[in-house]
Amino acid sequence: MYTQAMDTMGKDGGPKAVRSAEDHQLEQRFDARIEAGEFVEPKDWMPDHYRKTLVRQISQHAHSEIVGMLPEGNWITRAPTLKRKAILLAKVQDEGGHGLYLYSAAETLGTSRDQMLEALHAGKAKYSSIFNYPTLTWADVGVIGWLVDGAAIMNQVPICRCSYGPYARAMIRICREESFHQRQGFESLLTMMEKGTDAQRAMVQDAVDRWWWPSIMMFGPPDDQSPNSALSMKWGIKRVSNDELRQRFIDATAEQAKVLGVTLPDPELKWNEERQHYDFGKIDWDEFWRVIAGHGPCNQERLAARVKAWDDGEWVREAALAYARKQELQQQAA
Ligand code: FAQ
Repeated sequence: MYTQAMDTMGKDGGPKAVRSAEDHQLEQRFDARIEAGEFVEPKDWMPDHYRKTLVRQISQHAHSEIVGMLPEGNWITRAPTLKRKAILLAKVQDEGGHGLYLYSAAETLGTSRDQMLEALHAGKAKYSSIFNYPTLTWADVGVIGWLVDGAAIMNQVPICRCSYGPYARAMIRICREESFHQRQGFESLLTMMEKGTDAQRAMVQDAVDRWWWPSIMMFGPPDDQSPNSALSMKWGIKRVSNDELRQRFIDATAEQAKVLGVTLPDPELKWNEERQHYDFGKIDWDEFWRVIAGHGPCNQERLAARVKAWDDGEWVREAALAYARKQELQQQAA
C-alpha cells in the first residue's frame, strides 16, 4: 500500500511520471518480503526511497557515534582515577568502533564512506542533537553514560529487528556494548552519590539538570511532527515510534533516578496510575529544532574538531593506501 506513495517519487525524491510493470512487480514482491519479516540484503532489489532512507539514517547514526566521542573524550586526561580513565578510554574507543560498523553497513547500500563524511563536514548531514551540549564537569561523563547511552539503547534495541540485514546485525553488537556503557555511567554516579561529598552530590544533580531535557529530545520530534516515521515504520526500518520510545525511557529512568537519589528537573513528572506511565512536562521543541539547525551551544566546535581530525589524518590515509598498493604489487609479482 505504501508503495503507492512511492509512485509519485523519482530517484531524487521528485515526481516520477511512469513506472514500469516490472517495477510494480518488484515493489509488490519487496512489500511481501517486508510483511513476512524477511531481512533485505545488499544485493536484493529495493525501492530507491528505501535505500535513501537507510543511507540517511545509518550515516546519521554513524556520525553521531563519531561526533559523540568528543564530549566524553574531553575528560580522558582529567578522569579522577586510573580505573575511571581506563573505563572512559574503552568507552570512547567503543563509540569509534560503532561508527565504523555503521559506515560499513551504509556502504553496502552503495554510498562510500568518503561521501558520507563529506556530507557531515559540509554541514549537510545530521548527527544527534545531544552531542552539541558541553561536558562541564566530571559528573557529565557519568550522566552521559546513564542518560545518553540509556536513551541510545532504548532507541537501538528495536533496530536489531530492522528489515535491512547489515544494519540489524551491526546493532546487536552495538547494543551489547551500549548496555555496558549505561551501567558504568550509573555506577559512577551512584559512587559519587553514596560515597562522595556534598559538593560531588551537587555536581551530579547539576549535570542531571542540564542533560535531562536534551536526552529526552534524542528520540526525535513528536510522532505528529516526524516526517520520516510513516514510511520508516511501514518498511520495518523503525519498529517503535519516537513518542513511544521516549515514554519507555522516561518510565525506566524516573525509577532509576530514585535509586540514585537525584531529582529529574521536571515538576510535572508524575506517575499516572490510569495510564500506567509517567506524565511529563512540555518539551522545548524550539530548542531541539535550533540545535539540529546548527545553533546549539557546541555545533561549530564539534564540526570544526571533526574537520580538523579529517585534515590531520590525510597523511595516514595516503600512507595506508600506498602500503596497500605495495602489498598488492608484491602479491602480483610473487
Ligand atoms: N538529533 O522524521 P524524524 C548514541 C532529525 S547514538 C538530530 O523523526 P527519523 C551513541 C531527523 O534526522 C545516537 N536530528 O526522523 C553514543 C530528521 O531530519 P532529516 C544516535 C534529529 O530519522 C552514546 C528530522 O529530525 N542514534 O547516542 C534527531 O525517522 C554516548 C525529523 O525527524 C541514532 O541515530 C536528533 N536527536 O527519526 C555515542 C539511532 N531526531 O534526516 C557517544 C538511529 C530527529 O529528514 C556517547 N536513528 N532528527 O533531515 C533513529 O532511530 C532515527 O533516525 C531518529 C529520528 C529516531 C533519531
